[in-house]
Amino acid sequence: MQRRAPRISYRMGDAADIVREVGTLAVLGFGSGVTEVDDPRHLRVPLESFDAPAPIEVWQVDGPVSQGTVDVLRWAAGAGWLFAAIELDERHHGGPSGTAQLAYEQLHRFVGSRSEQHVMRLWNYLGAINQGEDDAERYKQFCDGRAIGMGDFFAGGFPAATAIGHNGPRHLLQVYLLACDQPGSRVENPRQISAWRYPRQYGRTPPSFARAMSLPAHDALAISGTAAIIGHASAHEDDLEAQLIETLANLEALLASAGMAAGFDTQSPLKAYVRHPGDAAYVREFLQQRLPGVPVLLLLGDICRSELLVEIDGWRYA
Ligand code: 3EB
Repeated sequence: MQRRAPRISYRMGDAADIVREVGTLAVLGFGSGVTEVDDPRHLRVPLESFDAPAPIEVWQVDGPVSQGTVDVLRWAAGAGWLFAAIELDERHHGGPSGTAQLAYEQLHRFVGSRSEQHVMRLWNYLGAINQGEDDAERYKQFCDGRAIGMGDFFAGGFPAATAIGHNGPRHLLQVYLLACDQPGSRVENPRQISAWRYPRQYGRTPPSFARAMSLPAHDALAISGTAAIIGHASAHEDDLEAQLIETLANLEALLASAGMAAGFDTQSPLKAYVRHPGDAAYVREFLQQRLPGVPVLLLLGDICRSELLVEIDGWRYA
């Protein structure tokens, strides 16, 4: 029997109540206004939402969930699925590179001790992601440390991922993941070079992620951060509308590459990360027109290439 995909949804309500529901694997609250719930499954994500009050993201599985903490790592597991999260302060761990290395070493060690060893999806949020020139840019330092910390963990192929710059506590690195006790299938985008093959101009260490991951039962596709990149090159510099159109074309190409029907629907929660607060209203309007009825969480976040204005990730259920 293949594991049924977790149900990912955006809801209004009280995180403390949602955490107590049977089958809740993770509850994510967005922005600085979130009150922490004393449960390893509740995570405050340092990205501000353009909605007030901000919806809560909920991950639910079919069955009871156990949870715990190991040092600064928190986790929850149930029905063959695992949520794990780590938050580290860069000031104590040697900046973006050393901190990413430590985060990935710890996640590797923990997941390696579990039956849910197949990482499907990773989210990475760091501050001031575009600060620094060329190879010294903080995102590139993060990529260096991430690759070292991963070691051979993903020798068989990288999970799907997102890496976004937050505007929260400057030194906070947050990494969280979804893993399963059965393997998924990686999906690449024929319109884009695989990220791990990006040429040297994008940094010493190419980003280590797959464009998407089809979950074990092929009942859902976990879609990585997707932007206006064609081949390896950023397209439509400074043109928000053209970047949005290109990003949607990339998302559609991914669905086709995964063998899924075209389009998104009311069950397919997406996130749109917007660099400039002033662009949020336009992005919302654009996505409402092009993807009517699709739940989109609009978040303030910096894309890892400074010329990119918007990035979209999320889920498509089969
Ligand atoms: C891109 O396509 C845009 O470093 O984990 C997207 C998703 C991006 C994940 C990562 C980076 C990452 O290259 C940036």
